[in-house]
Amino acid sequence: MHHLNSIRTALLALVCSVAGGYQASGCMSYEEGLEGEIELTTQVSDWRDEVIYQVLVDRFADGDEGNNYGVDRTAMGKYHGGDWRGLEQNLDYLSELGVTTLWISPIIKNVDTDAGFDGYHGYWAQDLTALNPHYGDLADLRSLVFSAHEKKMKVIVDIVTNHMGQLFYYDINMNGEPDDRVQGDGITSDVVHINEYDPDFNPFGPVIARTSLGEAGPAPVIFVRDPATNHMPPLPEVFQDPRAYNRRGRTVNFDIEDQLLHGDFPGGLKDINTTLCGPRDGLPVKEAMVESYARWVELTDIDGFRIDTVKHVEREFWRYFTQKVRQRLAASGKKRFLMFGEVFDGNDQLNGVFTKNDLPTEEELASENACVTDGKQITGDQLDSVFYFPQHFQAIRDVFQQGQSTKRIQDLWDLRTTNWGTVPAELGIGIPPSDVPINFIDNHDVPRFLYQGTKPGLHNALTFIFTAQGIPCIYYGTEQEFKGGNDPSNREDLWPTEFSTDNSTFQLIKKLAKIRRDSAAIRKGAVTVTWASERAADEEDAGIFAYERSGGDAGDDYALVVFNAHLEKASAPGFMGSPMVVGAPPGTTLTDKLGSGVSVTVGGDGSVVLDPLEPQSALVLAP
Ligand SMILES: [Ca+2]
Ligand SMILES: [Ca+2]
Ligand SMILES: [Ca+2]
Repeated sequence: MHHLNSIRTALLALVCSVAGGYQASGCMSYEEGLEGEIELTTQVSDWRDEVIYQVLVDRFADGDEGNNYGVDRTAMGKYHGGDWRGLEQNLDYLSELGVTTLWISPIIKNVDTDAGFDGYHGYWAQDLTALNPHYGDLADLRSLVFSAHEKKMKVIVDIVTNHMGQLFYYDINMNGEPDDRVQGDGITSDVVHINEYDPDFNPFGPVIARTSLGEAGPAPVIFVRDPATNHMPPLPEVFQDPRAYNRRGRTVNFDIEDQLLHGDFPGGLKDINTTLCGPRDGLPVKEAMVESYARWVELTDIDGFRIDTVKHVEREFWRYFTQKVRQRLAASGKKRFLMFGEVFDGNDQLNGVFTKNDLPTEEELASENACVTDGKQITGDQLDSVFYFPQHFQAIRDVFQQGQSTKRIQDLWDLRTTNWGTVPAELGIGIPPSDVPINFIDNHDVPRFLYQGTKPGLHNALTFIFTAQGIPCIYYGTEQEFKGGNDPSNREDLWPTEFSTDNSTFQLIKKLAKIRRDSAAIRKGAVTVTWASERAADEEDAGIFAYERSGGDAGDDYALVVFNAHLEKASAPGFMGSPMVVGAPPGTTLTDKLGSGVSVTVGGDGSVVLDPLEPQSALVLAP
């Protein structure tokens, strides 16, 4: 163990004092095994007050050299040594930026190395019941969460339920070894390349074994045992049963639903059969997911889950998982636990469907309820929200990076109350999903904005995610103007920046976070688009997009946000003599909170007439 007892004792004292009514015996059991319960707390009243910051723990800060085994900083695809302690040591940097919620990469134990790459990102689960020792231990994670809570920051943990890491091979030729070979002679049969770790999808059922005599039934599933790379049989034990996996082989075409839901994720990530439950199917897969992940909340008091690969899992699973997690945590004092999902897809309908109260047929519902043993019946509730991937493509990329027409944003927003859920989930965050999209610019799976966009464009995109309806989410390194391209180039180490706070992007984010804090309208108001344009060439309003935030839960507060997204030309709202008309009372004087000095008074007819805005610039106007 590389941890000093004094740190544990200090943390222990913190746990006991925070918990208040804790009995001495409760503290003792925690001190002895670090396995004990801690008191769960509700840290959030309204998630729209939050600013989320996404951290790849391995790349943020190295606070403990004692866990730097296998570290190789010369390769982007290897572990670099960042950890929870490093993150905890730099919370003040994030507070200054205006961050209120950390979303940290997956915490559970992973396959260490596979095919020359490391599981530094955390998405290659091996043991859902153990923490990833590269990032620290339970004391470190608890300490991070407690320190964050002391600073009024919340912690969201990334989880994966769709697949496990590369933990078994399909022994197609039944020789007890993982083979990578060619089958067929090309004359009497096709030449087929078969990798037993990652064979292509079989549309007809499980991957089939073949001998010289022909098909021989489902291929045996063989778990690897290699402690050096942590290729070990998965835990909890239910995942050592071959039935816990769909065993169909690697997805070739994500547009085919069977493959989308049941195929192994490229890279040999084994797809779990997420429909199974104990009482109905004899294998408690759904229960194991709830138990494994809810347990981490109970052990650390984290405040939410970001959920990976949502579109690859059946809605039946999401209904069970989200409802059982909410019920269990709410009963222990953790209310408004946020669960938002990643649907890596530009299709708004596909994104929104996972946030709907989505009741299946009566027959299906009865079948799903056959999984329930606590008497609390399944309803249609699913996730609280999803990442706004359609907006990432249609607004961030198309408009703010490429200068396409701003009508694209309005068209997308107009669909949200149709495509997304409009009723909060029971015991959920209390806000309709359609009001709380997670607004992001880029993340670890797409090139960073600056890889191809300009800095003024990035600043517009930041102003956009901080003032649009929903919750802003910043990918770590954005504040340092990182420009990495696709994975793994977009996963840079943050520490070479020495956590400097002077660059203009850091300062803009800080300013935007303050504007948001000070404005109920921007955080909680309804949204009305006051100008969008199909014109994107040299017309007077080309590139203009404007919306007001008011009403809803904003009280009397009001804000009007105006963008010129044109890459080269100054533009203003208004076209052929028709001005932009807003909802603020005539005579209201609005000034720019970004500090440009621009001020405008709403005309008697509700019009707002502005001088042309510079290309790729914005105004955040408020009384
Ligand atoms: Ca470290
Ligand atoms: Ca074999
Ligand atoms: Ca799946």
